[in-house]
Amino acid sequence: MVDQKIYTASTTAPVNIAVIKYWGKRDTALNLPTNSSLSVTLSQKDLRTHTTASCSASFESDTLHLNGELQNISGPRQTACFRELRSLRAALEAADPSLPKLSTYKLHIVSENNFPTAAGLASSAAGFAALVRAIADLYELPQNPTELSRIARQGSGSACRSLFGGYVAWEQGEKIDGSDSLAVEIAPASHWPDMKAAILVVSAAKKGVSSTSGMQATVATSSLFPHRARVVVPQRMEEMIKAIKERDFETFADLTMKDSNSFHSVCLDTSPPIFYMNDVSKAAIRVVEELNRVSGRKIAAYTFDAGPNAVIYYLEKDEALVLGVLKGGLEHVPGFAVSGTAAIPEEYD
Ligand code: 2P0
Repeated sequence: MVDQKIYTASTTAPVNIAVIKYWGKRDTALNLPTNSSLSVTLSQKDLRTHTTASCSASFESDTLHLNGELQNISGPRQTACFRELRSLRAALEAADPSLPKLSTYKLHIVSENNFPTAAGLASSAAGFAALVRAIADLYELPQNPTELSRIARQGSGSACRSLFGGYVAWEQGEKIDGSDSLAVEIAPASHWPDMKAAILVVSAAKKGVSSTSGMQATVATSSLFPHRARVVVPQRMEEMIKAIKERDFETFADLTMKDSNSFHSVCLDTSPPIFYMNDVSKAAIRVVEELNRVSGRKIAAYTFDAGPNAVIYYLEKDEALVLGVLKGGLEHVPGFAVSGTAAIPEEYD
């Protein structure tokens, strides 16, 4: 008898913002990085991808709709995720012949972001994490988040870190097949619950140079890059993990700002140079640096990804001061459009 049922599962995945940045691949097909990275997962109240995965014997092709628009999923990233998840499901079906053969059915995926796509707000991270989790739930796979991170990484490198809440490291790994290039939890959000993140949406426009092509250009042409990947980041990863474990905000802030500036330096050192920050971004840097100087301690930390928008980390007790100074310092800067949302890192349920 033909199975008429439509099987379905829904999930959400959060955005993560790196405080030690991933930039550079040693293997472009498997998204294996040249250095480890570390991120904070933001609250899903403000930034998340919601994804529903369905499969049925009656579906004719695999499809993916993002924010209502049909996407091209013939690329190697989506293909790798689908192939890996289907093969894990096929192993379950081989072990238990009473299970429906979902691995042979076509998939329909429907995703929605509640934030601007591809504007340097880590949309691909939440997107691939949600896709992998939704299909893993649909297939009732037993794999834990670290095991699923191996698959999400092949969709988009930073996606592997969005399988966890709280403070997350992506260990670069050494193996040629990428089996040890995985995300691990450094600390749950509850370990440091007064950490907050404000997002300054400087521009919701799509970015000019994609991360994927930008980082390859940097690896190929920047003479600063090998020093960053081999010397600077390994040391910083250790210091950052210690700062998080000890809830040492001043060290966390210092390393976060230094690493953002180091990442944008290797972008500038790329030929031709890559500029992700604009004049409003630079004004935000000046405001935070001045706030920290006047305060006599580091109470806020800026970080910028592959776009002009800023994420500012601070502790809850300093919220009124930090947000007040940012607003006051930036509202007269031409081009400052929206002062975005504040999000606390939270548990992943
Ligand atoms: C990060 N970024 O660590 C860094 C900082 C942007 C700047 O991960 O080619 O979209 O899909 O592996 O993950 C953005 O790169 O790149 C990124 P792919 P991805 O968050």
